Amino acid sequence: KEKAFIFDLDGVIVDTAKYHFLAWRNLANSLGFEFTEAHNELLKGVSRVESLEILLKIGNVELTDDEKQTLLVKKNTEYLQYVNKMTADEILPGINELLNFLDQNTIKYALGSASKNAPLILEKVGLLNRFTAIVDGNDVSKAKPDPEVFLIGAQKLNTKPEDCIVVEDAIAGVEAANAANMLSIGIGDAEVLKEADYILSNTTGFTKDFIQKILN
Ligand code: B16
Ligand code: MG
Repeated sequence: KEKAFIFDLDGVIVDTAKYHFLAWRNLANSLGFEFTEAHNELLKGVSRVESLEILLKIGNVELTDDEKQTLLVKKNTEYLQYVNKMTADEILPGINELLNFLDQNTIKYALGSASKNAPLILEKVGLLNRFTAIVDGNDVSKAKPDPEVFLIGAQKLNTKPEDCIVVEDAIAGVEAANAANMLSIGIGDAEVLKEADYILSNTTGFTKDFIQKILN
């Protein structure tokens, strides 16, 4: 049967979490509170607007909608300064090999990301034209763990949800994949991602044997 892959972006294709962290931390500091790496974990896979809400709760800060809007722009402007310096060197280990393998075996793949900056990031690392379809934060009305982003991806790939394999690093993303009735592969901590069908500790886990196993 024809299978297809849907990849999350941040934490799977590239590690942009470190840049999100720097921008969110500076924002928190400017509001007068600390923002740690542990706090940053809570923002993985979460939309920009929802991320700000979580951050403001951590700092116990209440703001008007206008003030929030200003901060969202400020955060994204700083984040984009980091993104604009990205190169192909930042593609996570094993991913180029995996995409090459999928191309050689004419297995289609799409992007399913919460990020509104996804096309720019893919362009920066030279992967923009590799994906059959790109579904990102501009295309969805319901964020992960809602399955919408992956269901649109399956549609664009012309593949049934049950034949799609999702690669995700965030709990919300694994939940979204499971809710979409897709095979979920979690990248990261096995305890955190225990709901995933398969768990790899990092992106180097995509050996030929493992790919064959999940394709069958
Ligand atoms: P943006 P993913 C997510 O990307 C990030 O994990 C999350 O931390 C970020 O807030 C979200 O994108 C929105 O990003 O501000 O660029 O629209 O993991 O779904 O690829
Ligand atoms: Mg992610």
